[in-house]
Amino acid sequence: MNSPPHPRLKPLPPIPSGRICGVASASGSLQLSVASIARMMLVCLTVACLAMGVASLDAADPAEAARPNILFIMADDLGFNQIGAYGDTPIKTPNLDRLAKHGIRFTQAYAGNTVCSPSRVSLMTGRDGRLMHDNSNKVQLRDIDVTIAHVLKHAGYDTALFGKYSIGSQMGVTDPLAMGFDTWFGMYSILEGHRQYPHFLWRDGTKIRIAENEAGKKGAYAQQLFTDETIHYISQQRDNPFFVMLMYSSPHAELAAPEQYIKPYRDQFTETPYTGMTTGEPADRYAWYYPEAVDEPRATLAGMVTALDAYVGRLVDALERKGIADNTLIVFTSDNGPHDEGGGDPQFFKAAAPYKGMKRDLFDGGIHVPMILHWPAKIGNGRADHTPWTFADVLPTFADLAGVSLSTVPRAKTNGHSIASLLSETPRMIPERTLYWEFGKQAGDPNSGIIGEVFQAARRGKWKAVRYGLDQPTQLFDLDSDPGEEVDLSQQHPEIHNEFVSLFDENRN
Ligand SMILES: [Ca+2]
Repeated sequence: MNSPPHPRLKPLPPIPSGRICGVASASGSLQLSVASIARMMLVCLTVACLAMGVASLDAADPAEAARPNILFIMADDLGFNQIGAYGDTPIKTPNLDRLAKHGIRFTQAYAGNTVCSPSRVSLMTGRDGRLMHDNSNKVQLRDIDVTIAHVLKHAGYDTALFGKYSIGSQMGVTDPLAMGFDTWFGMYSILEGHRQYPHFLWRDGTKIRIAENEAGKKGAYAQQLFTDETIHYISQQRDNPFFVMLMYSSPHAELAAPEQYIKPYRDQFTETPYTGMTTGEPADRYAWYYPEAVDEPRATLAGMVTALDAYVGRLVDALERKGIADNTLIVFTSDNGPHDEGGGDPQFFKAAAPYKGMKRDLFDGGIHVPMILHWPAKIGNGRADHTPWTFADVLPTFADLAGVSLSTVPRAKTNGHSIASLLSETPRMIPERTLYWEFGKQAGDPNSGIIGEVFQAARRGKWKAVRYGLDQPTQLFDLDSDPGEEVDLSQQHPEIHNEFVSLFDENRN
């Protein structure tokens, strides 16, 4: 990679098979603190556990030339129906619509959970709610976890993360550098992700002042900064394939975007100003997190999505300028359903249509997300694909594309399934599976730290079951005839219902 190696927990390069731990000590510092020894031990453990997988890569050279760059782009709280490619929205997203038209538009793709952190941990580790160590928004990566970035790094990829991280509990132990990324720039904590014009960001563990946003100024929009960094990173790439996670923190509240993107929507909608904390009375139950007033929340939210779309267009341009667009897999998705915070109004925009619910629901509105995969080298003709799959499948899929056999990486512990066979002009179906989600909803404030209720959901084929609380009945829906999950069929199909009840009882995490 072109960025200098970080002196701390940089993932090790692939090592020859048969060697396990000599590398770390040979290149170690002359002044070893207890902490640095602990870090080296961690690195040794990582290498030991991945060594077998690395060894298998040595023989995978013939496929090297075909391995794609991967640009994984994720929006934050973007609903299924908030971009043009997925339905009927007044929000303009021409660049995303173009990717969908020429790529695969997955219509039955699901996030890892209905809120940020468990959805992202599921994505990073390839686990659904059955294997997650915590299904609430408190969950953080552990230093023992193997991430997508670890896997791709050891496959020889350059790895980078830009934008919102929010799943590391301790800088230096579970930050992006420790979890497989060569470099990162963005927001570390979930609360930092609430600011669209942040006063500071992080670069490889160092806090960076954003002077343009100090003293009441709003000169540097976070999503634009993440885009600029990604484009610069792409422009500097040379030999290795790269894996970039671009984790936008929009259209999550707070609602704010540069004027050029809001302007086309002014006077388009009837507006009810959001007053935040400015009147002395909180404007909604989460106003503490979003204290600033927003005069035109609907135009602003639409502008936020159109801004993201414009940034995606810039990224595509950058890939084309560099001549690598053909063999770059671009993924675009969202981490969970739409929110109603800080002036957000998912009902007005029909943001989750045709699905029921929103963020914090396990009805499809909370978890059923847009999922566009664009890869000209493999997908020449655009199409829709109706295979149900989830974030837990992303890690095994990318491992497949990178030529890594996960069976030789015991600590990966994924229970996802590769969907790589779908990414072709002649797709092969994957076996039908039961997908599972679980959400530990915190009592009161969404970050109270106290689990109040446990929701569960599962899907197999057209059947979806939902249980809103461990002492609540399990509802059963036929998504083919009832995507809005309105008609409970548990009485009509007791055998299927009982199977889901048993699944919920057995798998409560
Ligand atoms: Ca989110």
